[in-house]
This record gives sequence, structure tokens and C-alpha cells, in this order.
Amino acid sequence: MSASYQPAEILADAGVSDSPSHWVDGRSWVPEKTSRVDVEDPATGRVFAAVAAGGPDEVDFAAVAAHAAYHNVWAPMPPARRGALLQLLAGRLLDEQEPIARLESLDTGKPLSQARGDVAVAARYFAYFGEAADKLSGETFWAERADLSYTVREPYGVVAQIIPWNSPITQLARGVAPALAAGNTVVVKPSELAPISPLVLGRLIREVGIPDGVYNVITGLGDIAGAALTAHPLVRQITFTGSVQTGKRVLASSAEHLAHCTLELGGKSPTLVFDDADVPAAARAAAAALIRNAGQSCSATTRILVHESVHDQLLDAVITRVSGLKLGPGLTDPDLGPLVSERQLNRVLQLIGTATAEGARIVVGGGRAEGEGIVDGYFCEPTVLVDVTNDMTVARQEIFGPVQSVLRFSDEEEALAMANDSAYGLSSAVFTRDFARAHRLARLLQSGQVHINEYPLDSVETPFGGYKESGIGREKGLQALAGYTQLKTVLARVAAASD
Ligand code: TXE
Repeated sequence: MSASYQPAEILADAGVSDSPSHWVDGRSWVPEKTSRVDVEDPATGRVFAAVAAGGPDEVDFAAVAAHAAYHNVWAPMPPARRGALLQLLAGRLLDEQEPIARLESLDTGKPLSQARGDVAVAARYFAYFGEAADKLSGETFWAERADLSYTVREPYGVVAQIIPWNSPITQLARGVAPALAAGNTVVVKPSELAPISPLVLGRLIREVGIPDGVYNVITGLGDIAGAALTAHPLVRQITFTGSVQTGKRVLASSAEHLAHCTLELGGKSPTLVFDDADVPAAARAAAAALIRNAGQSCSATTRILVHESVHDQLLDAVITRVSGLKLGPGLTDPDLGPLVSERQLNRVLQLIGTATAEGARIVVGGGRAEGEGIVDGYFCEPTVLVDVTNDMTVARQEIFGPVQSVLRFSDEEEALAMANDSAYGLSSAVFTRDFARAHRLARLLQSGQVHINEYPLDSVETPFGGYKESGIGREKGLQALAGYTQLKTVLARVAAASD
């Protein structure tokens, strides 16, 4: 396939080269000798850039720069001033929405309109947390021994942000914005599969006047650059988004120097559709889970649990929505782009194969997508599986691809048991017109978010994070801001001491 876009032009428009350096202390920097990691366009499989492969020395250089900026300039800066700078950054991101969205679409494969939305959400994170920077406050207490006691929230210092490839610019902003608002400085390690937009942000950060060293990026492999970052003694807090397996390694590494950890580790989120549900709305949500990032989303609802009386009605509606979806390179703005890598595509195809071997039936899709314009890339057909049971591998493992599983239930108790019978607990959705049932289930579902009668409904303002193996800690909302602080209690003797 000859792509109708030129990666070199897209890189140039976004202000980066095809062999970008790390971003440290307010400038592009790379040691004289560095190895590189190739970056592929997932729509064609062609390499369009090669990022520097950082290791312990590069991470140390960035952590030291971040530490100096924390002490000398960022933590001492009045929070209102920090917040104003972050709000300026939000504006600059919106100015550059189109070139960054094109870069993000090229790098991840996602449809251009979704990438534009991602840049807008990233800007919103900086605006929201910028506005909140001067509103962090403590409490005062009556205390048995002290005359006066109160708490203050203080930043940790250097914070590590290890981000994945599915929505780099938003996932970066989700952590970096509250971390900076609270007065921390950051070192970011992007995924080697989609590493470039965090480097572009470095330039914008400099342009709006955020001091050098506050924001740093080291590119490279997870096992080398990522591992060096989580092990660095100056890093006092780590935010990691990725797989459960790697999350456990990050936690183990953080334990070596007792750094705080926020982990967002994906899910197998259920949608419960009852006999009194708005079935077309539930079908729209079921299809949306496949469309958003081609299903490569931590909160994708990929287990549809449906009451047996509306099973066929829902299935027909889902099939209609999914069958008509158009695939293509993200930059042509199709409904669905490719998966991020050949490895990810093979993983998804293997899980579909396991599902059929275990007794599920494919009613739409099921294979690698082929056709005009999509012969070379990592395209997967949007797929719907029926006759899925909760013990099947496809109902238990995160799939991270455009695959929807439909399961039946006969009453509320069974639906709840199935929904909660999962190692994960990131998000869930309930479709019912019964108000009492919706809120009863909201209390009983073991997940960090419960959405009622639409999915997804979350946004920058609403706390997000997992129960069980979906993670530790909360992102988004004011809880995230507090999560980037440590609490100090001040206890004072005010009255004159008597002998
Ligand atoms: O994840 P990894 P991968 C899930 C999804 C996907 C699977 C594998 O199911 O199919 O994970 O994807 C960095 N120390 N999610 O291999 O390995 C790595 O460089 C420190 C869910 O991409 O978890 C990248 O920046 N860092 C998910 C990040 O960790 C390390 C998003 C994620 O990589 C490291 C992505 C190490 N030892 C995948 N090893 C979600 N929750 O949204 C790797 N990394």
C-alpha cells in the first residue's frame, strides 16, 4: 500500500525530527553515542522514526535535572503562578491541536478525529489542574496534646510517569498535569511503541515559560529506561499505566526505595444489560468499546452481560453497528485504525482462536482485516463473539483489540456474580430503567467506576482507578491532585508552657 500521507511532513509540522533526542532540562539532548529504537507506522508496518534508547545514565541525568528544578524553582513558586503556566500550556496545546493529532494518529494508528479529541482532553487536564493548583488545602484539628494542629499538603519531589501507547498525549497529561500543579517535577518514559508526542510537549512547555528541568522525557525500552527510572533513588513517586505483569515489576522496584506508586493496569469491564434497558443505547456503547482506539483502551467494556429476554435484540443491534465499520490508516479518519503492533495483532488473533476453541462462536469478523488500503498494516476485523461464558479465556483476559464478547444471564443475582467474577475491577456499566436496581448494583459492583445508562461518561473531573488487579490509587479529579502530595501534620504549643 502506498500511504496517502508523508510521515516526514507530519513530523516536521509537529516540530520533531525522525531521530529525536531525549528532552532534558529544557532542551533536546542525547549522549554522543546512543543506540536507537525504531518506531513503526502501524498502518503500513514501515519505520518512520527512531528514538534514542535511554538507559541508567540518561535517566540519572534527567532525574538530577528534575530534582534541581524541584528544589530551586518549581516547588518554591507560588501555586497560583504554577497554575497560570499550566493554563497557558493548555492554550498552546489547543493551538497545536492539528499537528499533534496528526502525529498521534501516525504513531498510534488511531483515527484522526479520535486523536484530535485526545489532544483536546490533554489540554483540558492542564486547564483543570492549572485552575486547581492554588486550591490545595489542609485541615485543622482539635488535638489532645497540641494547642494548634493542622495539615499541609506538600509535593513529593521528582515523579516518574511511565505511559503506554494507546493514548500517549492524554495519558501523559492525566499524570503530568496534577503532578506539576502540586509542585512536583517529572521524568516521563513513553512507550517505545508510540513515543513521540511527549517530546513535542517539551517544546510547548518551554514556550509557555515553565522552567527548564520541570518536565523531562527519556525515550527507550521499558526493561532498560523504564526499569532504571523506577529504580532511581531521587524518584519519590511513580505513576505507571500498562499491563498487570509490568505493573507488579514496577511496584517491586519502587519497594526497593519505598517510592509511592499509582498503578493503572487495565480491565475486563462488564456491561450489564437488563430486560428493561434502552437496548439501542446499550448496543451503541457495546460498539463504541470496539471503535475507541480499536478496543485498545483500559476501560473498554468487552464483556456484555445481557438478560436472556433481550439477548437477540441486543445482538442484532450490535451486529448492525459493527458490520458497517470502515477500517483504514488512522490519518484517513476511518471508524477503526490498525492495532499498534504486529505483536498486539497476533495476541488478539490468538485470543479469538482460543475463544472459538473453548466454545464461543464468531458472528462478525474474527480475523486479520484485508482489503484496499489495509494490506500491510496491523488491522484486525471488528469481532463479536457469542455463546461466551465467564470461565473462557476471552472473558477473563484483557484483550486490547476490537473484540466484543456477549454473555447471557437470567437474573440480577447471576449478572452481579458474573460481573464481579474477574481479577480486574476498573469500570462497569449498567443499563436498566429501574432506578433502585441501578444504584443497588452501583454499590455492589467491584469496580472503581460504575456508569449508568451510557458508557463512557467519565471525564477529567471524575476520579478513575481500579479495584483488585486493575490497580492502586486514583487519577483524574481533585483526588489525583491530592495523590501527588504528601501530608504533613504541624503540632504547636501556643499557650505558655507551665513548669
Ligand atoms: O505493556 P507494558 P505492553 C496491556 C494490554 C496490552 C498488554 C501489553 O493488555 O495488550 O498490556 O502491552 C513500560 N519497568 N496494557 O507490552 O509492558 C513500557 O516501556 C518500567 C494495558 O505495551 O505494561 C511502556 O512504557 N517500565 C494498558 C509501559 O511500561 C516498563 C496500556 C507499558 O508497557 C518496564 C498498555 C519495566 N520493567 C497495555 N517494562 C492500560 N492499562 O491502559 C515495560 N515498561
